[in-house]
Amino acid sequence: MNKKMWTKEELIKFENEIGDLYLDNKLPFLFHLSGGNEDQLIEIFKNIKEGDYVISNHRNHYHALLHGIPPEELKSKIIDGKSMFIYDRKRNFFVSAIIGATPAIAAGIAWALKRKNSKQKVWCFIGDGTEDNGHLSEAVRSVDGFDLPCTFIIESTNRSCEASNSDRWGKTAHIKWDSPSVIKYSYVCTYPHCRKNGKIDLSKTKIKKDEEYFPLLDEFIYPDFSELNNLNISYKEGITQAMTDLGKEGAIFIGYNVLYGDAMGTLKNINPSQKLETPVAENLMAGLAIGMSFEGFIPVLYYERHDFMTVAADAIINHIDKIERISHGEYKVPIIIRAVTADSGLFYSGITHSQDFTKMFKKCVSFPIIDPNNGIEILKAIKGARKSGRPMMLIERKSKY
Ligand SMILES: Cc1ncc(C[n+]2csc(CCOP(=O)(O)OP(=O)(O)O)c2C)c(N)n1
Repeated sequence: MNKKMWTKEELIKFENEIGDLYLDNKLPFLFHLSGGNEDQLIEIFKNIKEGDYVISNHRNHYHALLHGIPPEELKSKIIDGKSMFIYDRKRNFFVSAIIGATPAIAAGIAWALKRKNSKQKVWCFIGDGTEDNGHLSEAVRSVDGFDLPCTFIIESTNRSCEASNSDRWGKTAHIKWDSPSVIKYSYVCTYPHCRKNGKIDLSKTKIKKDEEYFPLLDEFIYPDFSELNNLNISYKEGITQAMTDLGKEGAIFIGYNVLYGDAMGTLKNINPSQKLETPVAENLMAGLAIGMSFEGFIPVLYYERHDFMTVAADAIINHIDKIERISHGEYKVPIIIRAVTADSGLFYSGITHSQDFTKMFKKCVSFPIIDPNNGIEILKAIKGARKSGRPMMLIERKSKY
């Protein structure tokens, strides 16, 4: 792959043409133009090698071009309504237009690269909107704490939609980062927050369904695995056995209380080097799992109560569930989510510590959510998930342990 070297003038011209397509009624889609930071980006991209990961956001056109996505390819994706959804697996280009979502994913990729002794790096471009967000602090701390090969580049426009930093934060508008993995530069964006100034006529727009932009994934039906039918195994033994099998496959067990406590004993047979003990930061945990799965790891995410998973709702609903579909299969996330619910009444833990969100998650995601009754069903669920290469949520009920 020969990466084109872009000049400032060429970048500006590309983006102007995209803006003109909009004014010409050819882009009835939400899009965000890049402009004003050409010099800074041309300089930064001199350090970014082919093979490095570039993680971008809603304003991604310049990042995509500078990381080698051919302009005609990018333009055709934009015309197809995908401005916020540019993915390129061969060039390790990944995007999320959800503010705050990407730093944890970037940290996860960097964890994976470090474990593989890879020379590749991760470059995560974020606006000051993501700088506002606590998820960035979690990811920076994780990257700095474990010397992970990841740099966060804050592209500060002093504007999040139309609000300035002072509007949003008062006296703490301009924070400084004391971190070797954070670069921050300021610029004035040439364009409005989204689209380009000027009105267009939407009356002739052909309305398409979600499925036409992002086709549904083919359904994968789990095989029956009838060879397991005669096993004599309890619910908890089933979980422990399934985890042991995953451990033999090289899975990485991510969460808190996985190293100490062995996730209620169920990870007792797992090598400690396969346990990634995390801070109590549920979104970070999920982001680490997503990022590691991009590098071929099998992440097993351990959540000790459904109640706490709401903190990771974005990662589960917008990302783990949607990444394969939104990227047209370019990125896959075969993550196993262990979702424990403390539904046993005997050891009472209160109404924020014993909820069962199985139905809620079934409404929000399309991947299988399996609520097994016994050890055999647990083993079958895990085997099915591995065969599918897709995410799966295993509901674990403490009352059945
Ligand atoms: C979680 C979330 N909340 C709100 C939005 C809507 N939104 C999209 S871009 C944006 C502002 C982002 O500003 P900034 O990060 O500074 O980037 P800039 O647009 O200035 O490049 C907002 C609020 C979103 N995409 N995700």
